[in-house]
Formats: sequence, C-alpha cells, structure tokens
Amino acid sequence: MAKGLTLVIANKRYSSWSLRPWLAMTHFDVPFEEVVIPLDQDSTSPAILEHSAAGKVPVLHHGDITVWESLAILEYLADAFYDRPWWPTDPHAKARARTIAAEMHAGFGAMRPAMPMNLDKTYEPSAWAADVSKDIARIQGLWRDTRAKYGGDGDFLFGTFTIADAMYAPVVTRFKTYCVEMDDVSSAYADAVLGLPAMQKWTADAAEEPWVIDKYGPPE
Ligand SMILES: N[C@@H](CCC(=O)N[C@@H](CS)C(=O)NCC(=O)O)C(=O)O
Repeated sequence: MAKGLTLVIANKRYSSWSLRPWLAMTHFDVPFEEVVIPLDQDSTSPAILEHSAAGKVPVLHHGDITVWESLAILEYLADAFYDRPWWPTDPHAKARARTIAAEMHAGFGAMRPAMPMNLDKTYEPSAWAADVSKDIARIQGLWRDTRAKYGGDGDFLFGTFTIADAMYAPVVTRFKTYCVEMDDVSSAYADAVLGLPAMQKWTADAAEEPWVIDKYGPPE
C-alpha cells in the first residue's frame, strides 16, 4: 500500500483512546507518521478540528481517506492491512473479539472517568463506588472468561495480540495506576500487555512528554 498513514493522537501520558490504534499499528509494524496534539491547551480544539470535525483524537489519515473513532480506525486498518492478524481467524473467536472490543468502546462509563489514564502516577488502593466496582468486576470476568475459552497457550485474550487487547490496554494501565486488585488470570494478562515492546515504547515516550495537566495531579 503506497499511500502514507498519519495517526493524530493526544498526549501519551493521558490519552487512552489514542493508545489503542497506536499500540496495534506499532505492534503489527504498520509504518505511520505520528502527530501529537497536547490536550487542555487553548490550541487543542482548533488543532484537532483541522483533522476531524468530530473534534476528538485519534484520527487516521491514509492518503485522502480520514477515519476517526478508535474502533473504526482499527477496523479500517484490519481491512487495509489484511496480511496482519488484527483479529482471531476462528469465526467464534472473532465474533467474541469484536463484541468485547465494542463493549469497551461503548461501555464502562463509571470506571473511565473515575480512573483517568495517567502513566505518571501510582495511587494507593481505594474503595470504589458501587458502579465503578461493577465495571471492574465485569472487565476482569470478561478477561477470565475470554482467556479460558480462547486464550490457549498464548498470553493474550485470544492467544496472540489482537485488536481486542489494544482496546483493553488502557484499562490495564489504569488498573496498575490505581492499584486495582486483580485475580491471578487478570494480573498475568495485565503483565503480558504491559510487557509488549510497543506498550513499553508508548510508556517511555509518555515519560518524556513536557505537558502536565494539573487536574490529573502533579507528576511523581
Ligand atoms: N470515542 C472516541 C473518543 C475519543 C476521545 O474522547 N478523545 C479525547 C482524547 S483521549 C479527545 O480527543 N479529547 C479532546 C477534547 O475533548 O478536546 C474514540 O474512540 O476515538
């Protein structure tokens, strides 16, 4: 595919939605240029609007095609770069992978604002509100069940890394940042995600970023 790809993202320290396509593209060795628009500045909104009228990142440009919404970007990439194993091949596993990716994209509305992604911080364990605890339990149940049914000998939800893992990667970082208690299966899964070279590259890049957003607390 000759046309160049540009992925527009926000701060690696804070932008959970940006992490998802960036991680999968980096893991699957899809070459792309990266444009970072820092959040929470006067220039943020106009800069994002230059790429997408939806006013949110990530945004993917591929030649004259523009795609926004993290899951739509990942689906687009799976079509455009069909020689990579973005999804499991088995139809049952693929249906499950698409379903849990969509559940992440649309759901967990209590957990996400209660635990904003912040790769700079580690918090003491806390007592969560009931709706947040329900999301945490649902996510770990979903990880356990998917690993048991489809994980096989691999370390990821469907054995090898897929889009489903990319969608849950920012949840893994949140569970670490906020010291969320994890069962053994979830904990091993979290370690596998954090150990991915692409994840480590994102985290190292985040640590070099100059921008600190006060509402997420000072860096440690
Ligand atoms: N549903 C969207 C969510 C995107 C989103 O909320 N992005 C945040 C950054 S993580 C954003 O662009 N915020 C900029 C703003 O609201 O000004 C997706 O999946 O891509």
